[in-house]
Amino acid sequence: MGFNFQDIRKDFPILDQRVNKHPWVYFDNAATAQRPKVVLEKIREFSVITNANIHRGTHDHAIRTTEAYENARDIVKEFLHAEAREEIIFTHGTTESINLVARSFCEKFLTTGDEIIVTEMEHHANIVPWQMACERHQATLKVLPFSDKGELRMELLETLITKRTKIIAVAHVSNTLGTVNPIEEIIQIAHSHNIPVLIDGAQSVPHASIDVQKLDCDFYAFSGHKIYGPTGIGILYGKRSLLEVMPPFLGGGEMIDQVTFKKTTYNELPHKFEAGTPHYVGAIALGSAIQYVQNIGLDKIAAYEHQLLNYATNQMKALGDLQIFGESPAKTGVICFKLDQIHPFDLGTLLDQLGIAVRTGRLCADPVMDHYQVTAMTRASFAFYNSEEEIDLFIKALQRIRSMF
Ligand code: C6P
Repeated sequence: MGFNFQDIRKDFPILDQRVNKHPWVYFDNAATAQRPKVVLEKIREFSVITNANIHRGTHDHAIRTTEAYENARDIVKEFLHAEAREEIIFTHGTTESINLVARSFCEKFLTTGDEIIVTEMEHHANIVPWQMACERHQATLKVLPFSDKGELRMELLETLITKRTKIIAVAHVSNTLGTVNPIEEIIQIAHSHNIPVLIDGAQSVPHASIDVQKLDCDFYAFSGHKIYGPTGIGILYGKRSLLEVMPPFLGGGEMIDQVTFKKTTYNELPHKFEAGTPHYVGAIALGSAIQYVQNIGLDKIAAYEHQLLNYATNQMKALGDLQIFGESPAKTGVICFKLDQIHPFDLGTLLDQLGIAVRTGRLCADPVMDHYQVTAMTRASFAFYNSEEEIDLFIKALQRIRSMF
């Protein structure tokens, strides 16, 4: 395992409770992860002990809060191995990060007849903003499909690229299939055609260390709450050369240099893209969350979660008449499945009766549902604070539910 599991569990007191009289088994980590005590303490510290708006006041609390916020930016910069802190923009989450690029990049670079490529396995957050941009600019959205195994059909990528392709947006890890996509290859192919690439990292940052310089991606987006940080805070990494020429996304305080009724000039990076009072408590606490996973070691986390994934997959397969969606060998701890003919909503409700939290529904990925011609799926997703014992409880619960039908 490489880390002390009992100590880890103590960091997450929320897990130590019962739901419907059963020990609570939290397998909905891909939706949002639980927060360790250090993160909760940081939120408390910057609510109870220190609080003032950032970048605005010259008094003690304003200075302390501003320093903590900018320190969090440095933590994220180091975490992503970005070249410069100006390339790290605080947003409300992955959704806003992608919307920022879809709005601002497309305003600068997208014209009538241009094309954008996404993949069939994207979360709605990496589809709809691009569709909206295409509508605004009379451009076309093209889609790279995936195989039934849940892997991108890479042999088709070159056939989709044309001289009009302006950007490719792809998930690093799928929130339904768990597939780790070959983003290095996608970026290399895209760049050979001078096409920038946005990576949706919502499902990858909690499970792998990221080096945006090595990857050479142009944008990388993720959310704080999936990496054991608070909700309402996220990150957009963007290459400075692109961010500099992109127009601001939102207008208001902080993103300006000077305002007159005749003309407004804009602030430098990264502030140009941080209009209004940001969720500075969230940003500071996200810094703590990142340091927390770094202290454990993302490699150790990934190895342990992979063990959980294999353990659960083997046991689920042994149940028979259970279909798993997404069987790429390159996969994180996400298992979407269908058990017999039991509707996912019934299954999710019954699992909850037995204390097990999973996600059910369309998982914000309608095209994935359409691919497999299902109306919904059930998803179990693991974090490093989960255990094989909890998977045993899950399997027993599936057996019990099945016997009821
Ligand atoms: N997926 C899930 O249960 P936000 O909501 O902005 O933090 O993240 C959006 C998002 C974008 N891309 C991917 C790949 C995602 O998985 C998510 C969020 C959650 O699968 C909530 S819908």
